[in-house]
Amino acid sequence: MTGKKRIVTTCTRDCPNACGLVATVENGRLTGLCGNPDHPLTRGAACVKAARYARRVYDPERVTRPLIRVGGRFVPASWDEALDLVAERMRTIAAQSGPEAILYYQGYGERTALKLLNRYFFNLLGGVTTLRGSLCGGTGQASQNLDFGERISHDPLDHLNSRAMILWGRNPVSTNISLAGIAREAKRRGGTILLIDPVRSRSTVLADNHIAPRPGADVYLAMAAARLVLAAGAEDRDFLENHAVGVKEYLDILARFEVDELCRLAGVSRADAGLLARTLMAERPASILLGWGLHRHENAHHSIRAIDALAALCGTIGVPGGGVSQGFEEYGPYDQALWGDGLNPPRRTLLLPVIGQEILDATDPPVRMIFVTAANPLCMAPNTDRLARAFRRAEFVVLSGHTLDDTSDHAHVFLPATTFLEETDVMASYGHNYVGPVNPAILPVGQCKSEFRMFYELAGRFPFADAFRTSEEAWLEKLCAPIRAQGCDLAALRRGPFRLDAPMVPYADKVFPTPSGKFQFMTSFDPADIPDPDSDHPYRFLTIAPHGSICSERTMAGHEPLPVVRLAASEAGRLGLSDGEQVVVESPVGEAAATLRAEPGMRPDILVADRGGWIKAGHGLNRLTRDMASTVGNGTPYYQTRVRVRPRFPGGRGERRILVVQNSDRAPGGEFCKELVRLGARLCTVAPEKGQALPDSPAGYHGLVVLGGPPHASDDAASPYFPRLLALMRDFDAMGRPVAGICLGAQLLARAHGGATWTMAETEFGFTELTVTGAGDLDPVIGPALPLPPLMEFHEDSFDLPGGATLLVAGEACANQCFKVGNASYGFQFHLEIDAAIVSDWIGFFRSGDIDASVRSKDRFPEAFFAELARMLPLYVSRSREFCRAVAGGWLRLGAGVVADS
Ligand SMILES: Nc1nc2c(c(=O)[nH]1)N[C@H]1C(S)=C(S)[C@@H](COP(=O)(O)OP(=O)(O)OC[C@H]3O[C@@H](n4cnc5c(=O)[nH]c(N)nc54)[C@H](O)[C@@H]3O)O[C@H]1N2
Ligand SMILES: Nc1nc2c(c(=O)[nH]1)N[C@H]1C(S)=C(S)[C@@H](COP(=O)(O)OP(=O)(O)OC[C@H]3O[C@@H](n4cnc5c(=O)[nH]c(N)nc54)[C@H](O)[C@@H]3O)O[C@H]1N2
Ligand code: SF4
Ligand SMILES: [Mo]
Repeated sequence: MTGKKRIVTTCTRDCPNACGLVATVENGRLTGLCGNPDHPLTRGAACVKAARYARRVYDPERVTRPLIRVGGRFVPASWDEALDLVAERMRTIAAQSGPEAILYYQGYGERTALKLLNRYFFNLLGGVTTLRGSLCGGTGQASQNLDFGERISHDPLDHLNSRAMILWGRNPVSTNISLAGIAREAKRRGGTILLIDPVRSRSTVLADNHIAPRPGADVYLAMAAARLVLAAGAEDRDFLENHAVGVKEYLDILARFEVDELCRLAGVSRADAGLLARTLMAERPASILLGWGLHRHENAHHSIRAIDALAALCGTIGVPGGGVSQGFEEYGPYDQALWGDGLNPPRRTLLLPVIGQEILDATDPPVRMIFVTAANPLCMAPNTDRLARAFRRAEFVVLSGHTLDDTSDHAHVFLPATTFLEETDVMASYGHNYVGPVNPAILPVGQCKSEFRMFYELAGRFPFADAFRTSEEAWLEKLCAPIRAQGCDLAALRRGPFRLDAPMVPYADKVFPTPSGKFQFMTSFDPADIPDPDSDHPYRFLTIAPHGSICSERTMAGHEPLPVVRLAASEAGRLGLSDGEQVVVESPVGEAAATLRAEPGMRPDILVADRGGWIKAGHGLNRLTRDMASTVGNGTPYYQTRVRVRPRFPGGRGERRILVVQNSDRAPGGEFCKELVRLGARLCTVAPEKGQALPDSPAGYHGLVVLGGPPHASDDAASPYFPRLLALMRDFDAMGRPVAGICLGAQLLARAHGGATWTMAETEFGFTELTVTGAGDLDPVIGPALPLPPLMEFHEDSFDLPGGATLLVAGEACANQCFKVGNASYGFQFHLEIDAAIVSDWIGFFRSGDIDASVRSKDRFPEAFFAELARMLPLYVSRSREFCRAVAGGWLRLGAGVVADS
């Protein structure tokens, strides 16, 4: 592939927008990803995540060759080795325990047409255990099915006919940008936007008004508004009399409550309820957009049904610009018979919202193998500690994914998947009515394969090979037959999006696919279903969609050391917590450390955080969430979880203040410093090369970290602050306060204690095998972190060990790799702090020729060296990280007895 090309494709992320995109490719490399202006709905829009996604394709953490776990560690393998192993385990386990001993766990990461065939593969295998229920949209859909017979949403463009749009528990500015665009356009046409969300989400910027109800209590708000509509005589008599059933029962429910009582229960003012009622009565037609946030509660069906009922009462059902809309069927347009469920007797399904317990309880047969595709359940399913126990019980776990995330830690085989930019497929949306092409922009990166190709090659290892092994194109022809029947063949679909035959306005004829043919009002409601606040755990824990990423599609390097939790400033004040302080969040299920943001004007009964951070990166908030199924629809009520918050270091006791000296932007504190924070340190970073002053003495600090950087350790002329820093390093040590020097920092440490530093003949660069000395084995910091993984080197200078120093780790090309000196000072010549982003920055820097070292050492570092380094990087980095964390912990403990205020 040469020259510049533009490829029309469709975003396949787990996002209702399913944007039409154009990928720019130069010389075979993806260089841009932006919105396709020719897409009739998404019209050239693409979100902040699209640009990030283009970078993710080449992210240094992306795994690009198969991995097999050997002796507890992943090692690279060929596809044949990996697939032979998977096929052999499948055959053996199915023969010994039946195919139901295999669980197929299909996630939400990518739900394209060809993904239907994953399930077909397992059906050909004999039918395995699969999942039922949902981590995502189950409750909303099932609840709306009760009212409408079948949930059908208005076409998003129909909202342009609305005088008001009510965003009810939905945050389109972050989660659905073209809906945000439609709301803006509706506003320009004179419409109003009302946001109903306990949180002041980013969509507040769209809204003319914001009502913040108590989470899970929207049912009362909807009923309060309904009572006000009735009181005003503004109900749609014709709809109630001719197109609905259950009207009397519904009105009886309403009659049981006074408006003020409903407002109190909803946690809103009477003015709020009045505003909602007025919007529906005066701004006709008003459309209601339900989000997914709304239904992550145990009895969310009451809220959803009460909202449907409110809209029906106001006569907006089946009306252009009206209705209650949520989602669309992403698998709807395809021939679903092709997934082959009829091939076997119905097999066992496990209930997804309680998947950990379900796996643990499965005995007939037990779950022996788990095959996970496009999911990160160990991070995203609720109560992940329990799920981890369940996964550990399985003897063989296969994961197909992109990065070494939380779930990969449980996998025995990792199969590297392509991204949609490397795939041929077709993509429908759960947010609109268009289906679009997925055209490959680039060749697969490294050895990655699409899931289709993986199952294709696995099928080749079984007697049913012929039933599966047909080309992508031929399968897509079959899968998309219903779309062809609507007038769009595959060739046309390759060129651009097609609008499916779906109504702009559902139920326009006021006929509903319910048994009665009419709209069905909710006919029962028990207030006991909506529990009262609990003084022991006073906050509802709302772990909502992050703005900059989708669910857990992140990288290790991209995480802050701890998750941020947002609490009302008034509550923070009451608890004596200050903004930025570390706290512990506790639920009845588990606990996690976090950084507190005290936010003025927030509801006092919620704690809000982004979902999707990884456990191994110090986040993992599903360690706290309850695993339970919603009453209707087998959804997952993540937000039913209640928590309390306490200071992690009451009165600052136990908190360690660490001074970090950063000598260059190129050498940040990386995993070492992040781990210190996770262990409870408060970092005070000083960059003296930028003119920031070093403190006069160690007073107030428990320890000192001196990082690396390009300066030469003995060049005081270039870095005039060095003598001051050397004195500070000595002072810390003299007071028994731990000092860590990394690379340049280690050289400076040697110098501080009398060792000479000098420039080596050749630069050391790359992950290097080192040896631990006898003293290192017994050392309290290094010993527990062993065995030594290959560790990253990038230095031109070395040093002589100062008098009294002990060598702990030695190298071949450069002997002095890690030493201990004085009371509590450690020098690390290798870069134990690196993450993949830091290393890939250095690779670019080193290769660029901008530094002399790379020019001098071209022969020692040929292209093949860097190619292999890139391939091995995810593994090197994850092993280095384990070592780094153990060392950071041991180092921080050295200062356990330090009293820092002198
Ligand atoms: N940037 C970004 N986009 C995404 C995703 C992402 O992670 N990041 N995820 C994708 C996925 S998987 C999905 S399912 C969709 C979700 O799309 P949305 O539903 O728009 O997003 P959520 O953050 O899940 O929830 C929306 C809002 O519901 C509110 N909420 C919570 N409980 C209640 C309640 O009881 N009542 C009311 N009225 N509101 C409540 C939350 O505070 C939140 O602001 O977004 C998709 N798009
Ligand atoms: N606490 C809390 N937890 C939640 C939620 C919440 O609101 N709060 N929301 C829930 C919701 S709405 C959802 S949808 C779920 C999502 O739960 P999951 O589907 O388990 O999680 P994702 O984070 O979307 O992970 C998708 C993974 O698939 C990978 N991937 C993407 N495309 C492909 C592909 O084509 N092939 C393969 N093999 N891998 C691919 C991605 O890199 C990523 O690692 O999480 C739920 N979890
Ligand atoms: S993540 Fe969503 S909004 Fe962003 S480009 Fe993809 S489909 Fe569009
Ligand atoms: Mo979702």
